[in-house]
Amino acid sequence: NPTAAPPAAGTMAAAVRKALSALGVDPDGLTGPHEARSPITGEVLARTAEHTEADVAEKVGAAHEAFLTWRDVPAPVRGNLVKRWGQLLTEHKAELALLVTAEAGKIESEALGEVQEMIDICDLAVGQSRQLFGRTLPSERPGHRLAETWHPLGVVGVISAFNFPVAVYAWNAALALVCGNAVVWKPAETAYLSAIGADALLARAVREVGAPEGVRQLLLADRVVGQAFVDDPRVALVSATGSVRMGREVAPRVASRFGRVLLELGGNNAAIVAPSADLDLALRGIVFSAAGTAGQRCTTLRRLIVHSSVADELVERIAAAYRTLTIGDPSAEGTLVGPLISRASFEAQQRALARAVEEGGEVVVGGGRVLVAEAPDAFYVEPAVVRMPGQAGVVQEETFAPILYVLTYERLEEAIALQNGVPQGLSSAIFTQDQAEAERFLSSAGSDCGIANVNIGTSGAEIGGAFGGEKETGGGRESGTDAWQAYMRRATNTVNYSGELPLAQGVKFL
Ligand code: UN1
Repeated sequence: NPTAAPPAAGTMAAAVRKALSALGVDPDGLTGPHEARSPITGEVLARTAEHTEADVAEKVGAAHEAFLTWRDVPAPVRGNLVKRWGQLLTEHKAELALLVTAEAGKIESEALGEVQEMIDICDLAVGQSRQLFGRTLPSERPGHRLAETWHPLGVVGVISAFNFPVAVYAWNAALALVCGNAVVWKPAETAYLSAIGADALLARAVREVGAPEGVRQLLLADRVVGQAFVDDPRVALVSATGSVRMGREVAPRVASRFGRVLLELGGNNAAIVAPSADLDLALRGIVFSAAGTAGQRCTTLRRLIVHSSVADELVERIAAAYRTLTIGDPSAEGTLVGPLISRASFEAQQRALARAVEEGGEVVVGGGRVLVAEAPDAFYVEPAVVRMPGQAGVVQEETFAPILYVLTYERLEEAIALQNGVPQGLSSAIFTQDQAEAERFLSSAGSDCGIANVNIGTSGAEIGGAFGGEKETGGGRESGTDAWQAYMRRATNTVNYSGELPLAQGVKFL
């Protein structure tokens, strides 16, 4: 593969300082025990605070205090806060994207796309601020009105992952804020600087529109301190994005205090390629979904289920395309595949490949580490394609790295059974020109995922559609038409203006 060597030590730290200043953060004010590193070189970019359990109590308390004021502000007026945040994000798109590149290793176009996704959800949330509607229903009793009203929940806790370090926060925060909640954000430990940058813009918007200061809180906390956060009874909703393992820890803790959760956990996304598929189009969709973001999206394409009649040709073409992908410095022009987030990720990628081979897989292309001499503390890998004899073992798991497992099928039913035959249920796709096949894939007997696409890949959803998945993916939905309801509680109101007291169900009493 062509490679782009990472920048000289110090270059990025300097660019990060400049970006932080532009976002309103004094880089000299950042101190503390936490080392914010870049996966591009492995170098330390800055040091930051690391909050404690005492900070959790204080921040959640301050957020709750702010909520008590914020809930009384009319929703369309609350929309002004999010509108201003969206404007500031638009103005500072490049600087925030630079932090995302530096910390998550995203290529420039994808980092800009991530900030665009924040701006998009701000737009949606501002419109939504005038549409937090309940329904009015006919009462069975004369002279009665039956209605539902939506109220804010309180403090919404957001736990986000390294791979979408700022967009996923915005999906939650933009809606939660117009709905009248206060938000406490616990970003990924590998993405504190991006979080500090995004939060600084929100804090500025809060000041400018005169919203209560405490309505947004940033909690820079590790897993242990995070437990105190999810256990705090004042956090009405915990919206958590990350691994299934994290979800298994968070969900029962919140459930034990009858709090609410919104979970966006792992995916093991597949695309079916039918014999009628437009292979040129499928090829591009597959390569973006599987190798883009270095395979580190929850929507990344991890399994390809190809009709046996086109499998050899398609796999060969994917392999050829993979060999042309430039791997390396994500801020260099032309790079398409940046680094893995950590050594642990690299080790997981190597283990998965070894297991795949043990389980009868054949590595068609990729898998090796590159730029070892140029960046000994960073982990760049060639996206891999592995043909597998079946779907047992490692294919059942989400490995957060660019590994595409290829399986073949003969009949569509078999392909759909393979597609659904994993514990996760986030995203799925079919490439076909046969309308009946596409409809079968989208039907109730088709894909069991939260996202089912036709003739596009599994990743890169837009915010207008509900985002989330079934089974081990956790069942939550963010963005989209009715996501706002997750951040509100519903009250049913029966109003009697009859002057009599007829009881429901015809009950007679007194
Ligand atoms: C994630 O990887 O956590 O659909 C979110 C997509 C993006 C969001 C991914 N819009 O790929």
